[in-house]
Amino acid sequence: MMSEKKPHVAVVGGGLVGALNACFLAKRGFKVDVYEKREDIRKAEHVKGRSINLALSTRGRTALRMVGLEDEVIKNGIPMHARMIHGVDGSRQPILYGKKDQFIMSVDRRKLNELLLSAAEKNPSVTCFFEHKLVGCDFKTGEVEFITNEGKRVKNKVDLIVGNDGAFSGVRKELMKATLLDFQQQYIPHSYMELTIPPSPTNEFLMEKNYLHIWPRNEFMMIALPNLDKSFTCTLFMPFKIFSDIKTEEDLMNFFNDKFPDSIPLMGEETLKEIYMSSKPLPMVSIKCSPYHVGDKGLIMGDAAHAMVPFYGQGMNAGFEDCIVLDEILDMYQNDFSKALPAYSKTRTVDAQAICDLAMYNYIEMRKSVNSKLFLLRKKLDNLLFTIFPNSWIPLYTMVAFTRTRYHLCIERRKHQDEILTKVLWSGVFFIVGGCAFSLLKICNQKEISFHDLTDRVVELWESLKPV
Ligand code: FAD
Ligand code: EGU
Repeated sequence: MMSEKKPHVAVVGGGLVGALNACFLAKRGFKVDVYEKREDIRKAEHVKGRSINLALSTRGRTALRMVGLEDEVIKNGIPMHARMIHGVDGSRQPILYGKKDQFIMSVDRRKLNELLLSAAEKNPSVTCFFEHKLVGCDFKTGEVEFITNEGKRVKNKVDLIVGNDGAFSGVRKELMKATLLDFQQQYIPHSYMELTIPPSPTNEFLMEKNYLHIWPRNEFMMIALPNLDKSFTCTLFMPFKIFSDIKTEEDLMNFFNDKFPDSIPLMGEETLKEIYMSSKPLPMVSIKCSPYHVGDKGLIMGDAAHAMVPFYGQGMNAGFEDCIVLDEILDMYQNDFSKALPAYSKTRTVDAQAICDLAMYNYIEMRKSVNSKLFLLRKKLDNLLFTIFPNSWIPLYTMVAFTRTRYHLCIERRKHQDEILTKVLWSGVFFIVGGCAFSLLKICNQKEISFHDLTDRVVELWESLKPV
């Protein structure tokens, strides 16, 4: 049946993952309709919403390569070869991601989304419908219904409904009614706000360009990624409570003078006040669910299936990798959705849950102990071990950002490495303690002191030191 007629797919959501998925599905010869609730961002003047730029790493790049878009995206991105750690005292220290070819890219979310939509629409078999919001769907019949901005209802009937509609997915809501969906959602106490470091008056970058700038301050953290226009977008992470306690411009400047003093002249005091006072901190949510499909007509991918906190820079990358995984599984089952969808759910849930967990774990780690000194120390130790044992010690972030090692295997491998490290450390302790004991005995021998005398002397010494 599948080979006679080309499958017809409705992709709900024309965000990053939806637009890329449309490219993948069109390449398979499917007829694809993309439904996006917002207006066409290519025509919009201002686009509200999350993060202005994102870190693109290997998984995301690989997916873009597979639809022939890697080069164009890379042209519009800024490579980041290292992190730059900013201390409270204004000190800066770079820590490399790895070898020369191991770098991530700062890309503009809007530009990337526009490029993906245009690439999708280049296929004659892809049609994009903007200002179409999903209102309901039926996974038995393949019927989908949308409402337009004018309030008009639009219906369609397809072979497959793919939900790429983000963390608050409407398709997922329908999936919950149609199947026994395990679901977990967690908001963290932290929120984020985007600030900006403009270009210098001579139109230059005000900080080193090819870095992911980080200000680690335990409960607070700021990150900055470079933009093509020579500005930086800073993301300030802190608990909602702290945001709400900073009420006046004076509070704000006191806080920044205390925590991020070096960033004030870069942002400009007036601009900082202006942006902070006119913005609202935004929440971050982590969502896990399983399975990702129902029957042979419903599937969720991207944030709709696995929204994560941004502390690994992997949300989009994981969503892009979803598209690769689906593509490979559709190949394997010759586009038979009744077999491919359960297979996709089965392989992808373990990996998506693993990266959600890693991101949450890193959030907890960063907030509990990571000031700039500790951050530096940890990354340096990790890199040192990597240099000494390049084949057996691979830092976790390296596996996550620079390989396509399945996320759940990254965790497994890390545990294995940690066990080895623990053993190495304990044997170190063992040798040192053993060595000391051995030396002591040798000294006793030379001085002809019996071991009993020695213990007696130690007890004597101890007693004499005790306060009376
Ligand atoms: P979205 O981008 O949310 O797109 C969903 C689309 O569906 C939207 O266009 C929406 O309008 C549409 N839609 C929603 N509901 C409906 C409906 N009912 N009908 C029709 N359309 C609908 N990831 C990285 O890889 N690297 C990073 O550096 C990074 N940094 C981040 C920083 C922050 C502060 C945050 C919050 C996230 C970050 N992420 C990062 C994660 C990344 O933003 C997401 O994982 C990614 O945007 C997910 O793409 P998506 O297409 O699945 O969902
Ligand atoms: C957060 C917000 C540094 C963009 C995790 C590293 C991030 C990004 C790190 C945001 C950190 C944290 C890694 C990359 C990246 C690091 C990573 C986090 C991009 C473990 C726009 N994180 N991010 N880890 O190693 O693997 O540099 O908003 F501060 S890129 Cl939290 Cl590689």
